Amino acid sequence: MTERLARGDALLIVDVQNDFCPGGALEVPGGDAVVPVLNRWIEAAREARIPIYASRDWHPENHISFVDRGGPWPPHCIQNTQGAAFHPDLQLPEEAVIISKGTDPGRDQYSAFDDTGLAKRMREQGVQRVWTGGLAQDVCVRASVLDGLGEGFAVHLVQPATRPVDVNPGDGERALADMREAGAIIEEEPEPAP
Ligand code: VGL
Ligand code: ZN
Repeated sequence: MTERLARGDALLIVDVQNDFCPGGALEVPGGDAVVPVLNRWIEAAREARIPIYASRDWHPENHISFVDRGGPWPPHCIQNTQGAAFHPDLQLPEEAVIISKGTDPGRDQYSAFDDTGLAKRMREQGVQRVWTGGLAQDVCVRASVLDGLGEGFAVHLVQPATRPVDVNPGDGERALADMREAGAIIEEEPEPAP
């Protein structure tokens, strides 16, 4: 059973964007299945009046992570395209804070905490514990969870709210193990505590 959301908590939704969902440029298998789960967490976060942050991969056309520049990924999440938009069913409220990353053509930024000011913002809001989910479990969620722990936050990963891209079989499982070892709490329940 998960603990109740309370003051000092925050919800961090990582990269729930069309390009990471089925039919997108960098498809995560079953990626869209995280949307209804995260919508319940958004509702619970609003009821508990805790801050909601949503990161997005927000690349220029010539980003260094793209195959044509020798990177590992097909072009994806290009600024102001449909692929970069949040999944249309994700019920992000007006007050959600959007964190854009991967905007520098020459540098990757997998973590929502990497040079985005997110940790500072969270501290200013009195955040101590972060509940998170999103895409992809073995890339940006993993990097964000590890950085969040490194910044001194308690981090709870809602496992039913994330999916791996699994470029190599087992990447998702290894990412879970890495996060757990680093001190993240892996929550198996899809629902927030009532
Ligand atoms: C991501 C691959 C490339 C992610 C971003 O959000 O997990 N994955 N860029
Ligand atoms: Zn990217």
